[in-house]
Amino acid sequence: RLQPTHPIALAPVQSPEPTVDGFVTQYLRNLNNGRGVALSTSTVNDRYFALAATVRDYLMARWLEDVRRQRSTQAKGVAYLSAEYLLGRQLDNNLLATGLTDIAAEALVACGLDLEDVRALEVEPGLGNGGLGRLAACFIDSLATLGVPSIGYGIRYEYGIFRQTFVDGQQVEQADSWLALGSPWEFPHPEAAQTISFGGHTEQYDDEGVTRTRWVPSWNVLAVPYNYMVPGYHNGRVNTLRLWSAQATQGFDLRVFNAGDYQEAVRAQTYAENISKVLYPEDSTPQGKELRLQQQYFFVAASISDFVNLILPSDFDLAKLPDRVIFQLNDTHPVIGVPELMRVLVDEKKLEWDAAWQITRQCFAYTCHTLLPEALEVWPADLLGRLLPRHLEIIYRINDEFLDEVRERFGDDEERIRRMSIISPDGAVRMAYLATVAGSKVNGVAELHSQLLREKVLPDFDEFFPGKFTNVTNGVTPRRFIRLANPGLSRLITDTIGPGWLTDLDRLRELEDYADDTAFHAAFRAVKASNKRVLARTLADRDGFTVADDHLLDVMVKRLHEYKRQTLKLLHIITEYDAIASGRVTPDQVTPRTFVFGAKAAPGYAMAKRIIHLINAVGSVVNSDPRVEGRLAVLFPPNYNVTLAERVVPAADLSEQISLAGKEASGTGNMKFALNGALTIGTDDGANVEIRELVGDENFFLFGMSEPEVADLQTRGYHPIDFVRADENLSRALDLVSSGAFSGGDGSVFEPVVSNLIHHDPFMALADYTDYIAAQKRVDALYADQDAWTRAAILNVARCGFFSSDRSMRDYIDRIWHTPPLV
Ligand code: GPU
Repeated sequence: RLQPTHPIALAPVQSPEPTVDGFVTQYLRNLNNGRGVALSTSTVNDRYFALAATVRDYLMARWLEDVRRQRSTQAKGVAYLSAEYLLGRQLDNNLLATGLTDIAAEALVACGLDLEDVRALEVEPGLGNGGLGRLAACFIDSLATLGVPSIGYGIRYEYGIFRQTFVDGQQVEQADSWLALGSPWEFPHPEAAQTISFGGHTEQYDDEGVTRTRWVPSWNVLAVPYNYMVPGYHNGRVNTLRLWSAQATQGFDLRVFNAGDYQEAVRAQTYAENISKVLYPEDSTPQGKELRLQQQYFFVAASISDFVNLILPSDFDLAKLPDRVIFQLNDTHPVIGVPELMRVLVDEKKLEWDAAWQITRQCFAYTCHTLLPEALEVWPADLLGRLLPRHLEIIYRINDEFLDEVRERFGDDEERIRRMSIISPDGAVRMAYLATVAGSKVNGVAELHSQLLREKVLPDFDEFFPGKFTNVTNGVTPRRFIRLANPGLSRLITDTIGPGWLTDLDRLRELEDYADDTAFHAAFRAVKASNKRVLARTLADRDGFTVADDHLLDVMVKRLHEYKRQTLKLLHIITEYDAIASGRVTPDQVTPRTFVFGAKAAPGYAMAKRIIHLINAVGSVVNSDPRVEGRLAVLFPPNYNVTLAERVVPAADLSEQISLAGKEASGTGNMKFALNGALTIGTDDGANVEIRELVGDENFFLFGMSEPEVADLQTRGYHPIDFVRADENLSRALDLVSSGAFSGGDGSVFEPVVSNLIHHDPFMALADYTDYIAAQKRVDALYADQDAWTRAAILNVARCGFFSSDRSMRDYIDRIWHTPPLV
């Protein structure tokens, strides 16, 4: 056998020199050898790819070392299973992690290039819908920064979240071909592909005197892993994100092709490869589609097999699996992993059922991200059984044994048995119940959410499994959402309290001492003003908008969903507009405001799309009415995404977090805004509750019903019309929409929105309207006193360090995972 002898081959992997010269050398090598072009003939895309490759080269030695160490120590790690990772752009983040930003900028200048031009080429991987996917991205950033052994598993969608455009104010979706020019950040490993099976039937067979079950599937597909680096911040650590891409096991059928049936020749291939073709653009509402279940099983089965068969040593004692890994289920999408691990342990590794169940119960933990009953995934048993017959058998057995235990505890309380059964009365598999029964822990994502989860969604399970339920309040990564998005504020913070806060965000508390410091006030305000100019430039370039620089910037960015109540925000805008346009107040009596929206609607969610149309319609009337010119403006840039968020969040003065209490599990945008010095106007919902507790009532504009008040009104009977009658401004605003004021005189266009509000209003926007308007008056009053406003904004920054996703990760580690950092 040959062994390496050359000294270079024996040495650890070398990084390029972290100097401008070193960077230039490596950069040109990548441009010439990697892209096959000379600097003089290179395109911007070549330049971007070479730059990304160079940053990668600096990370490579650390990555290879971390992968080696995580395997050699066999320390317990986290396998985060998530159908979504909303990563945002990678270049800046990876430059920041390595501390190479300035060197790279100088090196490019030395090559006659501008970093700004090159970075603009990057298309963000939009492999997620919204909060849930972005949370996963923040978590893997924090895990790498804490040095916790972990791997993120997910799907490499060929098309991510759709690109949103507006045609006549209405949303039109376009395919997000983020891979059209290739991605410089991924490392495909076709040799490590896993075969994933579907369909067929199960049968019993005799295995040396033991009767066993085996699955005889009818078709399969290859799962090809693509690895991505997840660098920690300034700690020399790099974790791995592994996304699976579907590839047909057999390419096209040459015989059929030669016979002239070209479509038939690739049919099987197309079918298989559809699995990772596109992200489902649903947010908080599962689409019961077979393809979606295929996606879920595809990536979870590939991940479990990857971990068990490739990452673990071949002689690993599977009874010790819980000491080696925790599979974290990011909502119910990966819950099919529970029966899959059972199948692997029992059918493939030939463990006894009880031993396998012992292991499985310790290897999973489940995070729930919603309270909306319609968002809890269920799969019709016949569909599941057709696609995954063995898994359905396993689920039935898990359920039978679980219900036996329930009977043992509670006797034949058939009502309770029906309530707790993993299989619903109409024969569907309740994935959240399966996850709860199997998970070592179940957590909600904010205090209020976790409490309601226990009390209202899963009370029987809370009673049955004492200690299983816990809370971990969400967080956001300060690297991307403070340091990268808001360099001005970051500089000011470092100048004021010194370095180190970016990985120890509680230190922001030290800023409290400057809440009344005149010089600090001035610097803080200058940062906000400068961020507004940056946003103005971005929106001018991207959408041709003009942004006034002396307006209060009032921002509502999040998915379009009725429970989030963009209509309530719109009613406030219409009320302000109506007051001026009708002459009841003079323009100088209102605070000049620019309202910014960002929101995508699920393509099949008709009401959400109508609301988008209405926002645009109100915007075009308000923006062209001379009576409110210079006073009110409505901006709705299309295609809100992570890249735009990084501009919008640091510029905002006011953060709109106005969901009906009890509906928003947590929210994470709310945290990003507060950390960037916006004040929140919000309901007592999700993590708003904790934000308000931390920043103090006087630094938060609370309004609306509390969750118990909502529940109470619901029981008493909610009649939205009563609220219309009680508030003249509200009835005027609704009348204005009905009259066609925003639709060229044709009142029918938005009639469905108005009548839905007046007759149903499932999320009680009208009930909270009056109090919302009153809270907005308090906003105006405080804003009129710029010192008072600035003080409150500073205190928001100083007191929100808790919302670092580093803290969330520590909580998961302490309460759920027990995976200490690898030192
Ligand atoms: N969330 Br369920 C999503 O973004 N998508 C989903 O399918 C489900 C939940 C969000 C919650 O709505 C939001 O409140 C929370 O902050 C976020 O997940 C992360 O936990």
